Amino acid sequence: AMSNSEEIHTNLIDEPDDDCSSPEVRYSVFQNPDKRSKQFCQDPFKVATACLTAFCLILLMILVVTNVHSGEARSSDQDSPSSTAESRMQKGCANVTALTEELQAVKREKSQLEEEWTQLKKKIAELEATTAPQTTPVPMKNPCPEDWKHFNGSCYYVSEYRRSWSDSQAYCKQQGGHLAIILTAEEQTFIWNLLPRGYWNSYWFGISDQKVEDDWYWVDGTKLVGGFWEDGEPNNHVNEDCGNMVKTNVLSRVATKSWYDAPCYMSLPWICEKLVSS
Ligand SMILES: *[C@@H]1O[C@H](CO)[C@@H](O)[C@H](O)[C@H]1NC(C)=O
Ligand SMILES: *[C@@H]1O[C@H](CO)[C@@H](O)[C@H](O)[C@H]1NC(C)=O
Ligand SMILES: [Ca+2]
Repeated sequence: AMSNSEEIHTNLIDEPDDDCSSPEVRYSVFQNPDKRSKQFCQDPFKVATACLTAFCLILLMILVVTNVHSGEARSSDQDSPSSTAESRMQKGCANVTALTEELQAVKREKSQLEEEWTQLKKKIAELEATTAPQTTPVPMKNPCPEDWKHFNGSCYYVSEYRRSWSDSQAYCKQQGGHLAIILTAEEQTFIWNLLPRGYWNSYWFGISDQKVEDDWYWVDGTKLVGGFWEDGEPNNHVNEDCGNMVKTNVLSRVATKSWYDAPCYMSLPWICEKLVSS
């Protein structure tokens, strides 16, 4: 029985001796076959490990070779694939730090702008509170009463009805003004443009030579200088001592040659003037 069991034991040990022949041959390249082969063949696990290691080494070599080849093909312009990846990583890290710094700067700026915004809002509210009562009651419209037209600080009124020169002046006085006193070509043109055209539309204004013939004075007592008389006027044709301006249908007639003298008792429409403030 003892010998029998011993035989089995030796058989178990000896059996792998035959299978081991192939790895033995393979490893003979790296290791001394005389010493190693017996050790390997004695332990089947060691053989398996060796085989796997060899396989792994071969695989690694294949991988390295293929990688180098493909890398050469791919990055003929740049350095090796591993170094480009490394530089990319470095760039990415630098990029991340730069971006985070930028983000923080933007956040700081944002908070500053928000503060400025709230301050500006406050200022606007204050200004609105102070200016609101002033702006609302000031009308930027005509500063003159209804039916009166504004020019250069004065208001002008063209009557619909007719009166003598002195009754016209009385009406204007009653309104807080006087018959129009016309000192500049601009004022003359403004008034002329208020008048409608007609066959012979004539309007009293504030000048007369009632006291001394051909000595023309304005209603405020100042002496006339210049004036916008029609050629040949004033002519005192039938004792004409009051000034009027005429606008006809003739388009060639101009504002600056439109004054005539006429009898003061005539009934004509008139032109009043008063200061804006009064
Ligand atoms: C981030 O990297 C890219 C290229 O990878 C580059 O074009 C860009 O300018 C970088 N940005 C910063 C903020 O560094
Ligand atoms: C405007 O009024 C002022 C003051 O009354 C006067 O001196 C000036 O000549 C006037 N201007 C025009 C264009 O009529
Ligand atoms: Ca006269």
